[in-house]
Amino acid sequence: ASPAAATVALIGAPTDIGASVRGCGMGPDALRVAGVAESVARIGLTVVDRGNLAGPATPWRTPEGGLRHLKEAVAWNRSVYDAVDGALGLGHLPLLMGGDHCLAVGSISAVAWHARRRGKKLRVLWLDAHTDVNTEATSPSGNLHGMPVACLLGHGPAALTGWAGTPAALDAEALRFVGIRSVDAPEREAIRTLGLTVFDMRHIDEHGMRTTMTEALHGVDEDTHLHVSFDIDCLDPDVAPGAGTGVRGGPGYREMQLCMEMIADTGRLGSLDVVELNPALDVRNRSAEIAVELIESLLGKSTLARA
Ligand code: NNH
Ligand code: MN
Ligand code: MN
Ligand code: MN
Repeated sequence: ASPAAATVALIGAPTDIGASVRGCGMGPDALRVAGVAESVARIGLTVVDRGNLAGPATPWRTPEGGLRHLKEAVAWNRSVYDAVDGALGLGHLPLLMGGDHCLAVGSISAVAWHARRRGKKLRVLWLDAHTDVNTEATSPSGNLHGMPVACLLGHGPAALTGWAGTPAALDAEALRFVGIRSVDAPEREAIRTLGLTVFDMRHIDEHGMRTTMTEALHGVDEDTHLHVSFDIDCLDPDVAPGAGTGVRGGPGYREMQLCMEMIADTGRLGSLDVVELNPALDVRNRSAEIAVELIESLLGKSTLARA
């Protein structure tokens, strides 16, 4: 099925400001080189490439108060918020090309604001090896890419919370995690106390991706804005080596593609983040090409015509 909008707006955010490993700032151009615009156009959607946002360089300082590069990350997220807000205002489907995952704060805050204003329910699928629900008090690293979920739930650093006009951009019940296999001890506690719904790799092993996605998409209907936050490290590192924090034991290519195809089938996809692609670690842009193929599936490409 087609996504909720006929025009896809590509938004590049070339920064590694929240990451632990440098290089994901080159993600947007790697996706362009892999043909993201041409691929989306081939599906029959209109594409507008808004180019790359500008923002502060990564100073690579040590964390202060449990946080690394907070001021710079706020600046990047502000630009992302404005760009995503602008695309949604035009009725487009924003495709945020990161950049690291801390940018989901700006992206999803804008999405949440629009969804609320239009009286839509929001469902966010967090496709990731990690749950990214650390705060400055719990993070082992101080890297903000491990905290966007906490921020969106109103628990992160104050400068990155409350961006959707409410203390929390998201309710815990709006979120579904898929592909999880690395959770820090305090995150495990947060998952329990916040009541987060996590489909970890063991769940996918035992029930399969098909059942898992049926569960993750349960309740998505005509009134739902569906957002996908796709961290490239969700994929198994043997499949996608171009990610800074690969964790063995992730979904393979076909498994991930089925996940994307089932999301497409809802016809409710309204916005997308593709983050943490690190061309400095990639092999001949293979991970970028795979990301583009998965984006095609997410936007409705299928092998056969389906009812
Ligand atoms: N949980 C770790 C941290 O907070 C690693 C997070 N890294 C990610 N998340 N790449 O997707 O530092
Ligand atoms: Mn991850
Ligand atoms: Mn992540
Ligand atoms: Mn990541």
